[in-house]
Order: sequence, then structure tokens, then C-alpha cells
Amino acid sequence: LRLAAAVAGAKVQAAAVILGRFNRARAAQLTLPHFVCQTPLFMPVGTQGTIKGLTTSQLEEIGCQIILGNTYHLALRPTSELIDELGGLHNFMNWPRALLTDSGGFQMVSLLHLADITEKGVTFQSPVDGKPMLLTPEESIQIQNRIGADIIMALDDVVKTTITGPRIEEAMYRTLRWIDRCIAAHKRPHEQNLFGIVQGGLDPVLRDICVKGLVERDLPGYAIGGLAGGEDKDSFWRVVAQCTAALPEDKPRYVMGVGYPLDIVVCSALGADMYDCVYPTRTARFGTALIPEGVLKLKHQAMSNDTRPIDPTCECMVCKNYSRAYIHCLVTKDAMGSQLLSYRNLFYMMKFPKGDVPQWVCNAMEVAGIDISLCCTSSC
Ligand code: PRF
Repeated sequence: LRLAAAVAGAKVQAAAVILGRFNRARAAQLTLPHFVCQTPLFMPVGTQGTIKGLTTSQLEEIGCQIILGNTYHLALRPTSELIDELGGLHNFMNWPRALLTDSGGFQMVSLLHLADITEKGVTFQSPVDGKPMLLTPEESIQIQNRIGADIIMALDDVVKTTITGPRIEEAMYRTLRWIDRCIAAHKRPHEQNLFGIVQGGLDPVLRDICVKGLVERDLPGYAIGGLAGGEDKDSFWRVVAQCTAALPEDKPRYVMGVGYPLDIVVCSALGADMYDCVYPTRTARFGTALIPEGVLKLKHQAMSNDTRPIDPTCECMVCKNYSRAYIHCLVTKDAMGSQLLSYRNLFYMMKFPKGDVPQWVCNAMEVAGIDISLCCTSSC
């Protein structure tokens, strides 16, 4: 595909070809340089160039189309220069399908309390030697160009949605100023799709200005950022509904950091296409399996002699071969416990956006006062 695009001299665009619709929800096809993806899709988080405990062949086996890496972590170790020298991240980690890298600012702000944001960029103390370091929009793009993912993210100024006041407005306008620096710094527009990120907190006026500003730049795709940070569900879904209604139909919409099944259902009903979250793999490492009824805690004593698979209706390698009792025995004692649960949870997340909405998700929506058919009308 990359070759075909290069021959045609065309820009590689992550255009969303809509395959089907249900009110505002859509199923689309994204043609990326390394893989043709079907949406809605979930991206497992492979911060350091690996999904903890899973091989890339296992990821292919479960139908994973695209995984996420983090600029900040990869730039520190093994460094983007080394990844570039070794043929890019696809080659380095032996992953033939699509990759997306996040720009780094959010990880710094969420991981390093000492990160300081100015117009120049994000300043932080290096966790390697404690020296002050600066990540500018230009550097973030340069690093992501070296890493070589199919989709790269603009550096944004991220503020917690629970904060109020002028800082939200400042961050939104800065994100808009930084997008131009990112576009100017991007050296591989024919091979990598640069997505802009909508910020603006929970304020509909700020979100509107940000969406319009980004759409004017005609980017290959758009993300909705600054959410899933402790705000109430109603405000969260309202922002998603507003942004998806204003974003172009033919471009992918990615809701960042979202991955609870309930949120994926609601956001997809509102017209979003892509998601990422550490939840399925992190919860696996704590001994929890995702099942159609909700969650199953494998650490519970009741699992110790339960000979059933995690999910008797599931066709995955773990459910076909292992009992709850066996996984109970391994969990927290042996790495195999988290590996099997991570496999199972990601298998579930790969199928989830394509399957029926589980009953408990419908119930939760009812409790939250959301009528899915109302959610899907254009006036939502
Ligand atoms: N911006 C970036 N990455 C992110 C987010 C964001 O707003 C979120 C949402 N909290 C998750 N990951 N760059």
C-alpha cells in the first residue's frame, strides 16, 4: 500500500471509508501504510514496544490490527535513534500490522508530577539522570518520524478535565498553536498520518473552537483528548457527542485513553472509531478477566476448584484449554497467569466492538439514563 501510494505520488491518508451506519454509529475501513483496519477498533497499549506478556504472533492470532506505543518511553529507552537505525519500530518489535505513537506530553504530565508546560514545550526531569529536558512539538514529531508508526499524534497541552478556570482555555489555544509547529516539523507526511487532538475540557465553546481550528488544517484524522480523567460520564459523553458531530465524516475519530466496554459502546454509538486503554491488560495482571457478564475475579477462592473455562462461550486459546481453577492457581504466583489473562482480555476486546452489546452494558446505560436509540440521533 505504501508503495502504491508512493508510486501514485499520493499522500497516505487514513481516510475512513464508511462500510455501514446505524444512526450516528459507523463501521469503517482505514487504509494505513502497514494494515487495512476495520473500525470500531480497540488498540492495546504497548508502551515500551511490547504488549506485556504477549508475542506479536499471538497479537495477530487474536485479530489485533493496530497497537499503541509511547514516544516518551521509547525515546528514553531504547531511544528513537536506535529504533531508526534498526529499521523502525515495526521491524524492531517484529510487528507487521499498524502502529500508532502518542506524542509524549500526556504521559509526562500524568507520570511526572514535576513536568512544566510552557509555550516552548513540556519540560521535565529526566528519569534517567535527573537533568531537565524539554520536549517541544518539533521534537515529538521528529522522534515519532524516527519510530515510524502509521499514525503519529500531535503534541497537545493536556489538562485534567476536573480542573476549571483559564488554564483550560490556555491549553486549548496552545494545542492549536502547537499543531502548526507539528505540521511544519512532520517530514514523512506520505508515510505517516498526523492526527490532531481536540482539547478544551468540558467547555462546549472551547471544544467548538478547537474542532474548527483542527478541521481547517485538514488533517488525516482527529482525536478527542482530555477525557477519561475522572469527570462524570454525562459530561464525558456530551463532549464526545459534540466533537463527533462536528468532525468530518470521512476521517477517523479516536477517543484517547478510553477502553471500558461501556464507554466504547456509548462512544461508538456517538460516531467514534478508535480507542486505547491499559485497562484490559492491567486488570489482567491483577487477576481479572473481562467476560460478557462483566468481570470475573480469578483470585477469588470460589475459583480454586471451578473446572469451567473463563467464558464457556469463548473460542479463544485460553478458554479452549484452561480452567478457572488452573488460572486461579497461577495468578499472582507465575507470569503465565497474567499472560493467559492478558491474552483472554485482549481477545475479548478485539471481538467486543463487532459483537452484540452485552446485557450488563445495556443495564448500565439505563442506570446512567442513556437511551441508546436517543444517543444515536443527530440532535444528541
Ligand atoms: N492527549 C494525549 N494522549 C492521551 C490523552 C490526551 O488528552 C488522553 C486522555 N486523557 C489519553 N492519552 N496526547
